[in-house]
Amino acid sequence: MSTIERARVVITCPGRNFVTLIIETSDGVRGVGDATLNGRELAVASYLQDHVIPCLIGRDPHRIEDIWQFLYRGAYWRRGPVTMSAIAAVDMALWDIKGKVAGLPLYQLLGGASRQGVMVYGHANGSTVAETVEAALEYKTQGYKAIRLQSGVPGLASTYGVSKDRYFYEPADADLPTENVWSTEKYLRSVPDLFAAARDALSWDVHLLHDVHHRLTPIEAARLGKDLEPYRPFWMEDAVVADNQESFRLVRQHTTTPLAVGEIFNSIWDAKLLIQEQLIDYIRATAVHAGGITHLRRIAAFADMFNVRTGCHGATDLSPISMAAALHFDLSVPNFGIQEYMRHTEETDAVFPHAYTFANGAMHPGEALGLGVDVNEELAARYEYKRAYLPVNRLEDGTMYNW
Ligand code: GCO
Ligand code: MG
Repeated sequence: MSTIERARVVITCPGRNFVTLIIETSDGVRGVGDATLNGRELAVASYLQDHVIPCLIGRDPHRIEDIWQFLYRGAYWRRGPVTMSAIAAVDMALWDIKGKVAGLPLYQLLGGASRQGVMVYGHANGSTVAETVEAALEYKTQGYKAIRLQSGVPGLASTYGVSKDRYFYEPADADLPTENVWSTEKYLRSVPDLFAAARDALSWDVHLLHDVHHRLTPIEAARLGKDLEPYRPFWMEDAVVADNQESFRLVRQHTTTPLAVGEIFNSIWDAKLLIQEQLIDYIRATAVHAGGITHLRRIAAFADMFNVRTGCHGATDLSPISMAAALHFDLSVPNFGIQEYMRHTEETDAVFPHAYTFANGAMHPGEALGLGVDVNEELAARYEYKRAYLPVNRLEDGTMYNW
């Protein structure tokens, strides 16, 4: 019987921090899993090194479900982003190993392709409406069928989703958290103008998306959803904080703008009510922060019963290993909706060589065995971990707010 012989954690910072778990079997097969939790990377690294790896050695790597249950139930302390990211890394690495041993790309083990490719959305942003629309036009020229629009808000010095470098937005930008200033009134005035200008310039043959990033109350979100209805957005994301899932009832009652949520969810329990009451249209949980491919499939299967489709988180703080995992999942899952795609930098792509490709607005995980992605450890070792925090938000009068 093949056993897990060795496992180690690689921390690297090719422009931003990534944590990777490598598992090696007694047969010499190697699997990789992403364990990156933006701004809290070392907590997951320690959880893996100090508490998970000792339990893995000697186990049968093919018993993916049993190992998942062992790590989830066996910890006694359930859920939470640190635990679930660590479990996810193990799960991804084991699926990678299983694919390699089977001689198949992972999507074949998940039931095979349900579609030719996976529609992705790119991020258009700019400090003004005109700049954002110009960036969106570029994405359209590059073949994107779906584009997220984020623009600077007049009167605010900086806003979520707007970068200095248009293509590479990395909000975890400082050794200690940067403080941003937020005004809901200014923001709410600006978004409908952005969508009006975008529809004018881009026409109707492209999907438009927007991320509110948890900044509205339910009634404010209801109003924004209504204001955007004439422009038919594909979705309004993270309209309100979802700690209280019931908040979405109020938003839902007032607008037909589709709702997406879940990038910070780490288990099915974060979304149960949202899904079963059909309060959302897209669930954004993704492999790395929601317990791996094993748990993500469970969330998607539950969502499918209630007409909720998937829309996996795919920001650049998720490593190319997560991107590969998401693409295999997306290609196979029946209720796929869309996949977020922010390009990684060349430095990151070099550390994580991968088989996935982009063409005509869609991505494909490729035909390499397993996940089809690896970590170049020698190169990774050249980029030392650098502490970096996400920003925090304060209202104009200094009150702490959601970022
Ligand atoms: C998105 C997300 C990201 C997050 C980031 C935090 O929709 O892509 O909101 O931009 O802010 O992943 O780590
Ligand atoms: Mg988001």
